[in-house]
Amino acid sequence: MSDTYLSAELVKQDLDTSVIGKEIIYLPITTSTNEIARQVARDGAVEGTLVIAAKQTAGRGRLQRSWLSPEGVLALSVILRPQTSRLSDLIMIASLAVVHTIKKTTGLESLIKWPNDVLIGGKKVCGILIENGWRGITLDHAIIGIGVNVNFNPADYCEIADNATSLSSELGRHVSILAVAHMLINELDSLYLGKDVFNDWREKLVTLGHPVNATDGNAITSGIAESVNRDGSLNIRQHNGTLVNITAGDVLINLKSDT
Ligand code: BT5
Repeated sequence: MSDTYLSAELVKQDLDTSVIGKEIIYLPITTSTNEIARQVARDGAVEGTLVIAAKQTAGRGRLQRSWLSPEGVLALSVILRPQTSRLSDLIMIASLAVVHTIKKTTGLESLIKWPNDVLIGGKKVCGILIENGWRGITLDHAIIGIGVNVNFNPADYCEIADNATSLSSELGRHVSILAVAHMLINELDSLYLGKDVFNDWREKLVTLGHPVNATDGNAITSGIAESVNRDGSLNIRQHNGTLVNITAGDVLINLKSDT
């Protein structure tokens, strides 16, 4: 059997988790695992339900951007039903779980680019999309969607060729997508149920200390990424000395002018 092969049974096998992956929906092909997760969450899926696909035809990023997700890109979404006060922890948990998974399955070091990317050598190996479902003012569910480039050649896609990488590109060999999926589910479970991840997350941020341009809607903030707050937001020290707090958006890191 090829080690690119996935199934709900295989993913479930030997899974040692308390919450995540108790229910698994495996789809050989789907539009977007986040979209399927949203539908089943609305229909009452239990916390920890996992949607995993071998291939997405309409994988999505933030702000209506698309996520390339052919076979070889691990695509999974987890339905959680946390307290509203824990929502800001989810991006920390997800990105740290990916960093741990990459290290444990391949030995590769990766870092987190605020707010939602995981990079190897400055190139994007993983994107994370968290979408929340509300019933009025009450949080119904949160969906953590994670895409990891496992066996994937970004050079085949001109729009990301310069800025993306994959585990197979870094190692020069095939990587078991099942092993990565297993580890990721275990890591998500233990970080979700475990102790506060803030300090570990902060230590893995590549963004801090560098000059950045942050774009949120039409607002652009330039300065040094100085610190992060407990709620996951980023503080940028502008060149005029003002400290600006950013809660969302895209950050361009200027590594060259960092001395
Ligand atoms: C993200 O958005 O990075 C979030 C991606 C989340 C994907 C997962 S897969 C499972 C789940 N189901 C979904 O439908 N989505 C989630 P953003 O920060 O907006 O970045 C999107 C940008 O990343 C695109 O505009 C491209 O420039 C780039 N990109 C697209 N596909 C990529 C890939 N496979 N590897 C690296 N970069 C990619």
